[in-house]
Amino acid sequence: MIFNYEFETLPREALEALQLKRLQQVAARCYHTVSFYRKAFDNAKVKPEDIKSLDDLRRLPFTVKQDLRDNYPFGLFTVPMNNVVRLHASTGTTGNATVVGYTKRDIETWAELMARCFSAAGLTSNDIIHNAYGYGLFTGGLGAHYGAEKLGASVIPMSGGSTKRQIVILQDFGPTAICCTPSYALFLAEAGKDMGVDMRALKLRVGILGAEPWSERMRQEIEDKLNITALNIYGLSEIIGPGVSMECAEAKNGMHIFEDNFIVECINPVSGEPVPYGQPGELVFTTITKEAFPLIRYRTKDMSCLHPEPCRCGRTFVKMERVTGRSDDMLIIRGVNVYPSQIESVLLNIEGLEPHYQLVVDREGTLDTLEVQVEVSEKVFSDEVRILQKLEKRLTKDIKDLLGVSAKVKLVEPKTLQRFEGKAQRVTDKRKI
Ligand code: DLL
Repeated sequence: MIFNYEFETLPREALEALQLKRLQQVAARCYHTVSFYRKAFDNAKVKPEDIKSLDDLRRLPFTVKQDLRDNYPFGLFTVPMNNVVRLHASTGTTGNATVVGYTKRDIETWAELMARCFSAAGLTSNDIIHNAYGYGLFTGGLGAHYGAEKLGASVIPMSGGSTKRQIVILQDFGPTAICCTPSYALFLAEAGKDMGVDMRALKLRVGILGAEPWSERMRQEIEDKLNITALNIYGLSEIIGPGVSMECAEAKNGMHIFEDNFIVECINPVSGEPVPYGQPGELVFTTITKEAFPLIRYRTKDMSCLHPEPCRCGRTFVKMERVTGRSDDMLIIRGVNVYPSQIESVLLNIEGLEPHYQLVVDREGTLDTLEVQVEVSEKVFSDEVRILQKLEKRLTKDIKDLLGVSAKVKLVEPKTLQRFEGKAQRVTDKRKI
């Protein structure tokens, strides 16, 4: 099912003409309202008027996460704050989070994009959507909520957590679709089973699952345990939130990028040069309809592949494969973005701990686990056990407070963790997804 037939099936030529027009507008808007862009364009010796074809996009400079941090919190907004009706933020590395703003029209654009996603999953106003993405600064909850309402479906604003209650509601309200991370879908399946609920017999038909990497194997497991069709949804706060791309139920093979709103490029993360269709590379997005916080050539660090072949669903938009990894070191643990450097900053603030640490990420059943192994100083090590226990507790608490994830802390003897000559390899990710 196609929510916006006119735009989602635009012939390539018309789509590209629309993209060019919108790109010219957004480049001018950025250049004339944000000093960061003006400087970046001037350094690259390019002016908005130089964009005469879509190929000219490549003359514009990239934007990276650090630019967002440097302009924290609102420095890249192109409208005055009284036009901003919503703010969201995602966890960042040490220091500033990434803050994103929306005008009224941006919220409408986003709601439409999410409604398109739900339609692509075969949902209509007759459906009841159980939304277990977190509500709050995270874009998942409210993004899906507005989209479900735009579609005219009945939305259950569940948010994350309270698993037992979620299962009661799944039984009693009979939702036909569920939105959550793929790992939470599996967790719900198992928790329900433990409660003696036949999770295959619920009314659920479809899962709109994303916000973290997952695999075909996980898809099969989720589909089997919940007796649903599990579809992939992708997005990132910086670009709009969820709803940048969505898999269609017809092909169930890659996510259509809503190209009337975003221009996508796939580049070699080292050289910055484009890679051909079908080759892996880093995704780069330019938003061409957003008002408050447009982004030009934003490097996502997400590795994927683009496929332009026509799809049986009728959409003309290019598809991206599932994200296979990141070109930087961000980990996603139970849906929370965690950078090793954030943990490092916590350690460094605690007396008695050494900056030698290892992060071990694993999966117990369906839930991600994070173990932080850290060396203590000689002095602390020779102290009583009570002191060590106190340190362990403090570190666990500080990590939870700063990052919002629970970690298991393991203090180890001085000089027992591996040392590195070149780049440190601090993360062991044992998850098989
Ligand atoms: O995770 C937005 C979202 C919410 C997407 C709900 C889908 C569903 P952030 O918290 O800013 O935003 O995290 C964005 O999550 O750069 C990817 O690395 C990762 N990610 C998002 N969706 C997928 C997916 C939301 N389907 C970061 N597969 C992105 C793999 C994903 N990774």
